[in-house]
Amino acid sequence: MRADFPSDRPYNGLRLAKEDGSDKGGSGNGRSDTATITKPKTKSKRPSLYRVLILNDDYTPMEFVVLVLQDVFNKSREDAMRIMLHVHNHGVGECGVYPFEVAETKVTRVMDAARKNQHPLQCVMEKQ
Ligand code: TYC
Repeated sequence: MRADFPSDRPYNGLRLAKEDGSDKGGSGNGRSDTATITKPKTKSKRPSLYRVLILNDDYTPMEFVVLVLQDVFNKSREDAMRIMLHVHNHGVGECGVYPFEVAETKVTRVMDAARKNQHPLQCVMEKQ
């Protein structure tokens, strides 16, 4: 009878990794004749979302804020007017909710446009 097949020992050519990580794989003879199977990840995590807010000030022209909301946040003229007036009356308002890098890019675009036109308009993001 052959010692390796059929066998009274489980076939160990493909081995599952041990949970404690102590299993480094390999046969110990310097040759790679085993593979390590790791459990495939089934759950994907959704990205954190960030609110982008604009702040009121006494100097930035209303029309500039409306144009920024239309251009950077793709708002209709009507929605842009509504958000701008909300910020004018309440001090702060939401322009949208986005994944981190999108929110960051929009904040930068608003701040760059404001600086370029010498307006003190401020735009910030906060984790939702
Ligand atoms: N308060 C500004 C004014 O009276 C208008 C304004 C609105 C400024 C919204 C900033 O985020 C802002 N000209």
